[in-house]
Amino acid sequence: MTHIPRDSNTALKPEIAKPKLPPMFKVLLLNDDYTPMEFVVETIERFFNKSREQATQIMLKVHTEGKAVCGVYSLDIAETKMNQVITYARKMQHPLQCILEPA
Ligand code: TYC
Repeated sequence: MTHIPRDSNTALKPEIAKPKLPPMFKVLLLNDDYTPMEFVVETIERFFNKSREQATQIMLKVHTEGKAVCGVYSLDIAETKMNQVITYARKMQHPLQCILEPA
């Protein structure tokens, strides 16, 4: 009978439990020269559940700085928000652009 030595380094070590948080994504609007400010404010209110005051601040940040964060979500929700914004803007014939960035 052949003896197979045990190698303690190849034994499975119990994993230290790490709480797994989902990767998060920022949803940003980009500035352009054509989309009306009022439309951008209404879009932020509608899809990102912001007050008129919050939406106006975000719109002005996009207008002056080129982009701003509207919200941070898990990937599937962030993608849904981005697609809702782009679909709505195109339907209304505005070139508004919406992108995701890792948070
Ligand atoms: N720059 C646009 C204008 O002057 C307004 C605007 C703001 C457009 C934010 C897009 O994401 C945007 N009418």
